[in-house]
Amino acid sequence: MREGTAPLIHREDYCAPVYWIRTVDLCFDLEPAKTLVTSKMQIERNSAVAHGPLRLHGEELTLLRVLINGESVSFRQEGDELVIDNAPDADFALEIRNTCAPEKNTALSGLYTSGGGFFTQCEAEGFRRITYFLDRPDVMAVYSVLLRADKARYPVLLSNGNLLEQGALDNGRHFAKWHDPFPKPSYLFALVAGDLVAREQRITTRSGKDHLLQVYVRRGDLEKTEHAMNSLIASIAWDEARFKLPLDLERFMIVGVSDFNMGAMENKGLNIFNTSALLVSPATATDADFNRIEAIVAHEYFHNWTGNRVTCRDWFQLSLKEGLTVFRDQEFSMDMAAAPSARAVKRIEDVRNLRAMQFPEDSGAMAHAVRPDSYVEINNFYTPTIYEKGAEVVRMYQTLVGREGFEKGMTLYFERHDGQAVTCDDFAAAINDANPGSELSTRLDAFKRWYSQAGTPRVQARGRFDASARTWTLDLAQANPPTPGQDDKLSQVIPVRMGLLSHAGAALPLQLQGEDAAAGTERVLVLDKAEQSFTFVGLDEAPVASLLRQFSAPVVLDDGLTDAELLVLLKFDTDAFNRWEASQRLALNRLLPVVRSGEELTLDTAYIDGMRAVLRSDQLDSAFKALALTLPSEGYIAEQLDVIDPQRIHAAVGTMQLQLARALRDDWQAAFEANQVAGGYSADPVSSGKRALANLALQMLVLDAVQTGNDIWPGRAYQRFKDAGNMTERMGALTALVFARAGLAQPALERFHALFKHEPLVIDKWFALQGRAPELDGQVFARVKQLMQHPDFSLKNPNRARSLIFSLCLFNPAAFHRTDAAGYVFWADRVLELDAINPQVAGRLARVMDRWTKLAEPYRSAAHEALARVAAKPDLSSDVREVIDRALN
Ligand code: 0A1
Ligand code: ZN
Repeated sequence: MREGTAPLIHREDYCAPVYWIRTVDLCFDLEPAKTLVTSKMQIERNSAVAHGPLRLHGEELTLLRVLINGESVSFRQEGDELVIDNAPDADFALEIRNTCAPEKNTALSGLYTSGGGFFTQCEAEGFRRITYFLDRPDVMAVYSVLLRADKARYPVLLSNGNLLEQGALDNGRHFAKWHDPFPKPSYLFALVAGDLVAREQRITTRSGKDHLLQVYVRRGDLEKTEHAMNSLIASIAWDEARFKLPLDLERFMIVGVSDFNMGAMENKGLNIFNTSALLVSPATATDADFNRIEAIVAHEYFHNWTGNRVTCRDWFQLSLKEGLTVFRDQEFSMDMAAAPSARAVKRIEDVRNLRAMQFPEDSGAMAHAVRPDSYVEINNFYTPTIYEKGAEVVRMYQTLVGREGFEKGMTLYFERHDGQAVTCDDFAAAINDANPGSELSTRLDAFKRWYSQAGTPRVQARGRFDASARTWTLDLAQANPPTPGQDDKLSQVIPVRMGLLSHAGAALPLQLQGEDAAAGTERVLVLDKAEQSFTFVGLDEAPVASLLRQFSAPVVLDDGLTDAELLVLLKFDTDAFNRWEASQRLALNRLLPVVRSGEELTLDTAYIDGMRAVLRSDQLDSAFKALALTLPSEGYIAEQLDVIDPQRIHAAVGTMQLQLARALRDDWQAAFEANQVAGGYSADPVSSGKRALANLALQMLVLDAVQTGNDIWPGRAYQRFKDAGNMTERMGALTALVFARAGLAQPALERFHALFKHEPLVIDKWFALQGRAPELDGQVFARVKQLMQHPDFSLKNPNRARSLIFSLCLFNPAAFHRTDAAGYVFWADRVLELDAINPQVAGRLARVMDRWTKLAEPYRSAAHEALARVAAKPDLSSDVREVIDRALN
């Protein structure tokens, strides 16, 4: 049984609303301690459903008055609902007046203050913390907003849509009136008031329309917005070119705020961004930050169509907008990367992220389907499954109907549903109906199991060669392991993009039995049964199979390839993703046995020679080399094991890293020297690839030097750290020193802090690096506890909390999982402490224990004790309660 008070909400219980709100006029008198909100709504009964009372959501509000058609009316308050039993049958005007307290709002949901300004965050259910409303995505209204505030403190007053009027009021106050012509759900409402400045750009889009683009930030941050502006302009052009989706607003605004629970938010015409997802400069941000910001700016912009123009009927459909929009931002980033090798690098990074974040989710206590069946707290469902796995599902549509077919499907989706709140089924129907006779159309219902079945399918592939018949048969089998609440599963539709190679590395023509001729050297097989065989003809030798190219489905593949075959793929595969995959598999093949047995790892020459060849290759580019030579993360290794001993994994990875550093020392040095980037900074794929490889090489060289007591490379790293012309190189050198525990690490850290003490986003990096440092004898854990007392540390700012605490608990397994349980005690304390401040952030931290049942002893029992201690707290938020309950049940 579930404890606590928050009920479980079921997808099947969806009911259309009893009333529609057609228009809403909001007036805000903004004061940090108490803001007065007046809301005038035009309401209409929904004739399609039975009569019922009008129930408005409202949380943490002080209600002042309720009028219907200008007259007072009787109402009652039931929990967080305001109930009006006798609302008129005919259309009516409802006026509500209430106050809220932005300054006290540390949850950062609803209207809150940050850095002396006002900001809102309404997704998913934050609007009800501003005023009483039908706070659900299928109620779409046209908003007019009047903002009134002190002019000196809040010279900028923004809301969605177009600015109609602004002017002065008495007592040093001023006002601004905004109108958004597009009906929208309340979760897309936004307002901002503060002392901000804007970078502005006027553009004319393909269709010949003029638009004003603005990026608002605090005064000193303006020069860090150039990249975001360029990314926005590129996103607008891309959506018009690829999907024929234009910018529909005269004015498009982005605002940065340093207190924010997530990355950014797609409020109509007024996107609000965490400064960490907006501001970059070469001196303060890394190449990865530049790429991430380009992707997030694009993501929020793309929501304007996938999310805003067509929105979700209910929150179970969240992936309808999120999976689709992540897919769109991934495609955009790939198109921006342009060169095929750079596209592959982006795909590799996306898959690595999916495996690091979503696969563990799928095998833990919070496993849920892309379209979940139930939830307690919707804020807990902004997950890698909804986002990243959801994007993989959209990618599979594209694989099954082709790129053009997918674009046709999108066009049909907007033709049918523009201005509506719809479901994942509507999306599936549009893609399918636009592509009759496609690989999708014959198995649409089965394909839709990707929405309802949680868990990562396992695919097994084995080949049989018949020399006399010159055939090779590929036997594919799938298994769909049980997840909480889903014991029995049906087969999934799994597109397997594949090719065959000769042992000498040639790409072989692919002709299936029964076909007249070969159909090229790459094709997509569709596995939709538990077991299926495909026979290829005309083969003179047993080929090496390159399966699941480009990671064509979010599954775990067991292809049974030998090391020798993996080395063929590493060397010759035309699919860069599978070349990289071969490098990771070769590493895992060495790591997993020693992690299981606890024996000492000794690297073999076949592996070392393979890696040396990658490093020395004059065909592969630097970005790819860096990815291939980076060992699988400790989290991903844990994912391969039934029983997890984090200390053993850490030890094995550490040993392997050292041996790789030593065995390839000369090659690392050559790579370091060959990958220096001269001239001005640019985050283009070639330069950033070179920096990535140089940073990895430096890390290896310093690691090896510290072990052998050689001071030269630590000295060079320190010098590079001091002289670096950009953050990527500076951070790379600092990381090399810290990760190798060089004597110069401490002075470098101190110098770094002194240099950037006025740059909060860089100080976040400083905390994060120390939280992520490889553990030795508990020193990292002790340092993190000490850093909690640092004057720059604060639990109230989500970025800062994440930088230190999440780095330790989420990204540093060896420092966190301690035999003395101190890591878990620390975790439980922080969850409880954070829950009183910001339940959403606390809920995320609570997720750290999702997979505690897989831990070896003594970790498992200690984890259970920590979970039980959190569970025993009577007044947990629904966010934390849901996560902890699911972990314990
Ligand atoms: N829709 C946003 C993410 C987001 C979700 C929830 C938030 O507050 C609870 C804030 C932002 C996106 O996908 O970018
Ligand atoms: Zn999104």
